[in-house]
Amino acid sequence: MKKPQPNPIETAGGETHQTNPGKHGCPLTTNVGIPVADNQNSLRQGARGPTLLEDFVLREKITHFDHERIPERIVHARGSGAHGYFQVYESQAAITQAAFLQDPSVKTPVFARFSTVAGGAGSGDMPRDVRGFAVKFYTEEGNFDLVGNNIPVFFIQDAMKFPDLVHAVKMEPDRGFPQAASAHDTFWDFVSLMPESMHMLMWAMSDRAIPRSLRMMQGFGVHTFRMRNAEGAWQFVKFHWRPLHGSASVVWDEAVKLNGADPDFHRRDLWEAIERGVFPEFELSLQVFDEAFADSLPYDVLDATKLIPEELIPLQPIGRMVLDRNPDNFFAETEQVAFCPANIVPGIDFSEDPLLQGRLFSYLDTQLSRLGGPNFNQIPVNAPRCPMHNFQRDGLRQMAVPKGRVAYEPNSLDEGQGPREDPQRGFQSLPIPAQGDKVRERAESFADHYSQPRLFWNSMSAPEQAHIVSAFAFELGKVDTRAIRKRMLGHLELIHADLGRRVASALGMEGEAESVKPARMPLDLAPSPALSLIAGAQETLHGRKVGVLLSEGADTDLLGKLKVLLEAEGAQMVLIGPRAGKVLAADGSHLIPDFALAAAPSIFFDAVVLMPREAEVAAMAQLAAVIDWIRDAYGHLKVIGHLPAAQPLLDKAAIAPDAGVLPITGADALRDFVARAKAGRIWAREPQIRAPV
Ligand code: HDD
Repeated sequence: MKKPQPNPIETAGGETHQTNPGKHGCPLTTNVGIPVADNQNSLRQGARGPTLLEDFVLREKITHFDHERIPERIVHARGSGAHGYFQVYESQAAITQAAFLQDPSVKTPVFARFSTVAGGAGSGDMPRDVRGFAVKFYTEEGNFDLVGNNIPVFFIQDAMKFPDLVHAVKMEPDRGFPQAASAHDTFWDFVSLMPESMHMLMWAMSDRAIPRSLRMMQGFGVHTFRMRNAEGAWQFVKFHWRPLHGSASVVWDEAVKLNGADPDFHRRDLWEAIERGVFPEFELSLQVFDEAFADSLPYDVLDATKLIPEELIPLQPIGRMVLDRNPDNFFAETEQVAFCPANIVPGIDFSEDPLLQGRLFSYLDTQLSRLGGPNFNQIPVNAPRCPMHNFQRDGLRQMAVPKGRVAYEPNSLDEGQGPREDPQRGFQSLPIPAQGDKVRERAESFADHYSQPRLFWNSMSAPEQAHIVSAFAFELGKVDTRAIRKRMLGHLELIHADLGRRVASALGMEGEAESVKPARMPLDLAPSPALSLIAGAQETLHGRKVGVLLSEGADTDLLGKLKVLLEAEGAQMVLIGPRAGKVLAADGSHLIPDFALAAAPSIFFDAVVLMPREAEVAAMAQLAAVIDWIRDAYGHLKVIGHLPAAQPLLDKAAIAPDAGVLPITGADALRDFVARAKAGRIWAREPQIRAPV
């Protein structure tokens, strides 16, 4: 008999635990009072084997969790969706027999839904949070759901911990707050006792958790999957989505203000882009590798808290998704869409990742209460676009009217007209050998919790590292319980001495870190430059917005030239007037601004231009809204173009000239402005305006 694994974390108190469950008052039991011996690991066949249906503890825990909310999604409640299509670049027959990955002329319809995780359906779009990135492919061999996130790893290794994780991050149950925020005691209490969360925490505290747009974030299938070709040969795969028009994030202060000024910022942005014909596009890539490679890694490919750096296994782009149609009805489509990681098609298969294995059960189960019974796949957004036939019948909200007397198989009464299994085309699970004792056990290969967070930290640019430190300082600063902060500081020190020191100093808690002894000492893995958003940023204004602040007497000729230059880059020029009504231009014509200043703070734009007439500037300088508009654009590191006449406004806003503050003195200067705006934020400005931590 195998012994339970040694627990990988030892706290200063000398207790040793896989995860540190904290002090307890009474035994944990199931709902019928059966004492639970292990609340960390699901029951599986061998430490790295598949999860067993027999696991009544896991099933009860997850069933209960799945039915906690009706009908709002328990996680990912706040979401925005769009229709589109996916097209493979060339046949992937060598890797997979999946029908939708064979013919480049075939456009497979898709429905994508992007979401935040923690907040309710009516919460704002801009909390610091992971974003869901779920895509339903309506293939000719049934629906394939790739239900991922915009971060390639996850907080936990085993589905057994998902209800705990979500309970910890959601509103605290006695007080009902905070909404859509991880910056509170229960979340940090839980994760600080779960060393396996450290890698995901690094990502969640990074700029990835505050994306500029749903159109500008990467997506990941997270788990390792398998693909098989027609000959039955299989390989491991990881799925990656890349936005073709560049990944981008906002800065934290912008996120905070956006949540107030436009809580629908992401939803509106997605909707409006599609309405304008600026269709979001994402490239699907695979990392493909075999068992020998998987075995050579110092971590386990079945562990969802680990990624495989692109530098080791490069991404193979295989196709492109275009989102070109908004839903006709938010409720019918975006709200009722039911994703399920268990929906896979012939040619794709699961791995034994214990997080994925639990998900295979959870989603179908959750839809039963969310969508009121077993017929939710008849809802148009969920229904396959290929024929489906079987003998399942009746149930709540049955919409179909099946004919005939036969609802079973085998039968001889339907005279061969009814559906029958098809061993050739039907889905075949890969014959993956599984062996081992029936155990609740975390594989020893899952025990290293610090090497990859360190890899992530070492792969970030200086501004990204500063943002991570600030995010930890903000979140832990909102934690009341000092012991939790100390415990987290201990983990951060282990991840990297610099990170620990900087967060401790930001909190004023130098030397207070609790010492955490890891189960495995972290390795110094080679950094992965591909993980840095700033290092990999594309120079583009495609799908971006440039806000132009006008006054009476605006120069329509210059505005026209700027518009042409911006549209050539795929960007949109947005005019902001002193009020919503028309503005008398210098040439006597009337301009209708897109927005009044009061309704369009500069946080809505990627770059800004100040085009006031000289005679208006003195009055404008008296308006707090004007000065805040400019100061925010500067503080958010945006490129600011300005007519020389605007100088008094810049002076009033205390703006020091730098590479991103560009006087516009003619058509050439306009071109310089556009070129600089394409290059993105002025990161060099940041240390000048925010004390580095
Ligand atoms: Fe989950 C929804 C992504 C782990 C249980 N999950 C949900 C959605 C996304 C993810 C994108 C929203 C889909 C939509 O737009 O409707 N979840 C993930 C990822 C995970 C993950 C990337 C880890 C790699 N999830 C996870 C676990 C469990 C669940 C371990 C339970 C054992 N997730 C659910 C759920 C939800 C859900 C409770 C809520 C509503 C729904 O499914 O339809 O079943």
